[in-house]
Amino acid sequence: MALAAVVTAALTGCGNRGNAAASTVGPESRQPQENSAGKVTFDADSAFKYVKAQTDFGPRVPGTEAHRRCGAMLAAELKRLGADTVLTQEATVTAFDGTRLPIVNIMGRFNPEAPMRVLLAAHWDSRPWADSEEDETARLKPIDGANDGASGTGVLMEVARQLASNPLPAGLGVDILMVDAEDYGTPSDSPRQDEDSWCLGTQYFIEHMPYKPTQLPIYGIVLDMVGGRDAKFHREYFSQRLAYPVVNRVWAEAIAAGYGDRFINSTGGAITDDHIYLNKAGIPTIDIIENDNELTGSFNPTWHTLDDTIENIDPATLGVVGQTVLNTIYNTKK
Ligand code: AHN
Ligand code: ZN
Repeated sequence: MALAAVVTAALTGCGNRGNAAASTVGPESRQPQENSAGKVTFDADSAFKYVKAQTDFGPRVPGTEAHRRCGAMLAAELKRLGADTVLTQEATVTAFDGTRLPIVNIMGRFNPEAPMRVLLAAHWDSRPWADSEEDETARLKPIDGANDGASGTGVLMEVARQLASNPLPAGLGVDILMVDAEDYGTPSDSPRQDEDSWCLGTQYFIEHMPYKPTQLPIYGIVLDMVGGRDAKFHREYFSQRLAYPVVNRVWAEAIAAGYGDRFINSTGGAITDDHIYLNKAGIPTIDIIENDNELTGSFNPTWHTLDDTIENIDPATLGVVGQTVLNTIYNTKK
């Protein structure tokens, strides 16, 4: 399905080193953050603060004030941290039920001229309905999306903070993409389940990519629901089908870092998520997502419920995912 309507579209860029926006969240330090092994160290507490900074706005449902303000915060924070370029894509898209959604995709670029690029992505919107709740009234309420939305975005913000203070290998660039409207998909009790009702921000992005066709990122990593307590990450089915070498690369880094208890070397569920569309656009992309929870057999028990709150975020989980992503990036040769 093509996006039903795109009313406004703007792509704005601003180089902004040394032109920091007002501080919103996050540590001030611009010093290199390297440990004794010369490794770049992910700060899980900083990532947790970025998760909380998002949930503090309330549910980030497209069209709401909380959504608008959170998007502005994320873009301003990328600039303040020192991303080389911050791009925002604004558009209006039409949801499955005809609702017009004002969306904003936000990208922070590091080494924008480098010949070899990596794309990291997460969705920053939150779901308008807690449709996994038992209670009918509760099902109509929007969710905080601490895990489902804010966790991946929070990890990416901390990765951005590290990229700003630890030079990338020569010739390597990284694009950090926060996509909108991933989670406005058809409610679970809807008679028609429309796969393409999800990931509207990414569907817009792949039609308006800031890449020349010959300069696509060599691989991509999507982070979704990376903050669950004791979460384990199985090799997501479509990621293996579409980007097997990337799954191998990331799981090898995780295991080498000692996270073999969290990154499990077996195939998990098949998840419709932003990576599907990035693969469609020619970027081999995986999804790091908790998709084989011990209690549910699929997502975290808080998924699409009113319990998806900051209290149920585990900084240790953010830490293992963030460190694995950083190690993968800094070890990228080709
Ligand atoms: C499925 O339910 C198969 N995909 C939804 C992906 C998703 C929703 N990720 C976060 N929220
Ligand atoms: Zn969701």
